[in-house]
Amino acid sequence: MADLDEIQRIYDIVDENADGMVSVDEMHGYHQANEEKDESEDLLEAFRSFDQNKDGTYISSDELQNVLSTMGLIAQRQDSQTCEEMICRFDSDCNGVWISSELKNMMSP
Ligand SMILES: [Ca+2]
Ligand SMILES: [Ca+2]
Repeated sequence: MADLDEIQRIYDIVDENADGMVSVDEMHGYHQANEEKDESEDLLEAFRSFDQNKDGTYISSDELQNVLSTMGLIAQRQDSQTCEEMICRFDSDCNGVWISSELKNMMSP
């Protein structure tokens, strides 16, 4: 019966004004809050995995190159130029490195 408890727990969270009913608005708000949270956590996680030198601020083409070649996504011999081009394509402020919002642009469809 653990499932019922779980349902009750989620229901209580969604039921913001605690009147025992979940309105469409409350349901909508819950979903939105969850989606926003998931997105920023995903981004943070992605940023951390790209941020090889752990400066927490920038992703350079060297860092991108490291990650992509580790994942086997690019061939060793061509990767340096490929990564610079990739950085360049999403580098909105043209400083040659990605900040997290630029990484987000790269990851979004
Ligand atoms: Ca870095
Ligand atoms: Ca940049």
